[in-house]
Amino acid sequence: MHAWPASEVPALPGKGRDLRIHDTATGGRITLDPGPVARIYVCGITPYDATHMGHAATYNAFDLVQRVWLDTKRQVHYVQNVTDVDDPLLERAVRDGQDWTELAERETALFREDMTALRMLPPKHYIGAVEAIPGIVPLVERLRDAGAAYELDGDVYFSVETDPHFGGVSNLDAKAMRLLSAERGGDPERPGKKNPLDPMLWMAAREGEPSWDGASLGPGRPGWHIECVAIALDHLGMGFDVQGGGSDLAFPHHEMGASHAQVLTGEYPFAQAYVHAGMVALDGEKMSKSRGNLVFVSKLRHDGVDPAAIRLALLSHHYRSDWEWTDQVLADAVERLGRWRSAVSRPDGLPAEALVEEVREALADDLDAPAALAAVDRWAERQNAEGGTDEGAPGLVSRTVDALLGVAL
Ligand code: 5CA
Ligand code: ZN
Repeated sequence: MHAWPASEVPALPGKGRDLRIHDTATGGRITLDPGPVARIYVCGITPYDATHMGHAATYNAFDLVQRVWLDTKRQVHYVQNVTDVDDPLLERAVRDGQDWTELAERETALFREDMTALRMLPPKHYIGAVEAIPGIVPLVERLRDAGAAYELDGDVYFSVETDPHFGGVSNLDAKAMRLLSAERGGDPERPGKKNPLDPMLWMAAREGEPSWDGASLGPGRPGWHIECVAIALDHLGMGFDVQGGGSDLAFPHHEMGASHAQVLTGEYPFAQAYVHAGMVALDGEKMSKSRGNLVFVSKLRHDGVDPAAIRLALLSHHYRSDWEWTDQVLADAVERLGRWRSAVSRPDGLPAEALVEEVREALADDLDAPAALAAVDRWAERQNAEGGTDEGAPGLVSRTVDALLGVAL
């Protein structure tokens, strides 16, 4: 699949700091040590509805990771998937009487537009589940041939007990895992499984549903976790730097994905860090396509809201916190954007070298975007009140806000 166009990332004077980030697996902050090419996989959308503020907030977090790395003069190898065949997508297509491929294509196109408007850096490889199927089938066959997968009425399941590290990503107890498995696409109640948590790798063709050639597996379609594993291994390999998504992906998705990959390759770990963004809520409940309590990026754009203000609204919350989207959050962002734009609208101003370092330090410290915004606020307030004579300072602030926060002033 094609991704979306990249916006320019201005180069800043000097060099940024190495990223220290909270890793779900260790439960603490770790300093990442990527090579000259940092590798990141971020789980993409299931395209059955438009991009809402929750999605946008999660992609914003991983966009910041990349901007911090780029500022350390590294290259970034970024991979993202599109779950363009899965139960929720097929169910929505049936509900609305439309073709599931058209639904997926339309919503993916809208997602690209939203990401472009928000100046999110595009992945180098943007891969759909359907196009990944030829690579998924041999992985499932290998797991089965190695005794790590078994068949149940034609479906193929992964045996979680074959990974000695299973449980090490989310660190949950058995009861919590079972509850979340049932809530998030698993089938712990299905009789005949070796372990109730075992996830499906390959689902045998169902009447009235799309299916693909699965070689020795028979016709069917892939399970959700193996999709991301196949794409990540193909384009990044084992031991890549960051596996990212919202906190609802820690279990089962990232836990299962890590186990699939570790058993397949005999190597550990799948990713150096598992990074999870908090959940955005609306009216007290997690914003979700299935609940339907959504604020869409595209709707705000069509209502004339500046995408830079939407981005500032996302940045005003720490990526790890759960927060609530309200009209006030957006109104505050619109107001802040106005103050910042006015502050950079003259050629001269208050010196800004220290501000560049403050923003760098805030982001390197577990992506503390609110602290970065507060630093720019302080500069802008004084600049608007007193001004200064440093030639080009406002331009430097503009480039810093663009390069590190993705906001075009
Ligand atoms: N296609 C899979 C990942 S392989 C998937 O989870 N798709 S999704 O469309 O449901 O979600 C896309 C991303 O947005 C995921 O990282 C998910 O954790 C995140 N996300 C979904 N809802 C919210 C929310 N309310 N707040 C923050 N992030 C969210
Ligand atoms: Zn995924």
